Amino acid sequence: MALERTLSIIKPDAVSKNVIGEIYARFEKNGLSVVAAKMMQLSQEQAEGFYAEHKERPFFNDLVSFMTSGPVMVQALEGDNAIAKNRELMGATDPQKADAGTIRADYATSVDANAVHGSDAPESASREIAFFFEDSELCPRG
Ligand code: DAT
Ligand code: MG
Repeated sequence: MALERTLSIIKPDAVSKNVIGEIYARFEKNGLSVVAAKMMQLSQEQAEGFYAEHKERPFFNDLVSFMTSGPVMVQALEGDNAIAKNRELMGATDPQKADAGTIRADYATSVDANAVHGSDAPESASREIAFFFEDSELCPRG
């Protein structure tokens, strides 16, 4: 299996539910290690830049206002098949469709307040990690 890194965000709804630790525990119990982390309040410009690929989607403005509605916890995760593993732990985008026991099934309330973000491919993982972290801020865990 390939050692990978992926970008994860605990979104404002989950931060406000005070479940950062519970979500970190799921990462750690499933072979994902935090190699960089920061809590931050995204500016409108940062949220628009991060989600630029969705600019033309009808939900873009709502997505940007949700992502700037409160602090987020941003982390780079490292582990075997980290990108797919994190997506599996997250569950489907719409929490109503997410498998039982996934983060979104347990903590998300709707498709627009869905608790977590996770990169969906190696290219987006590299771009998204670089969006938030300098190389020197990443602490390899092996
Ligand atoms: P994911 O976050 O599972 O990768 P995505 O990349 O398709 O999903 O969309 C990014 C975010 O945009 C998603 O987490 C929540 C929001 N979103 C997606 N589809 C939506 C919809 N139909 N209505 C409202 N928000 C939506
Ligand atoms: Mg996505």
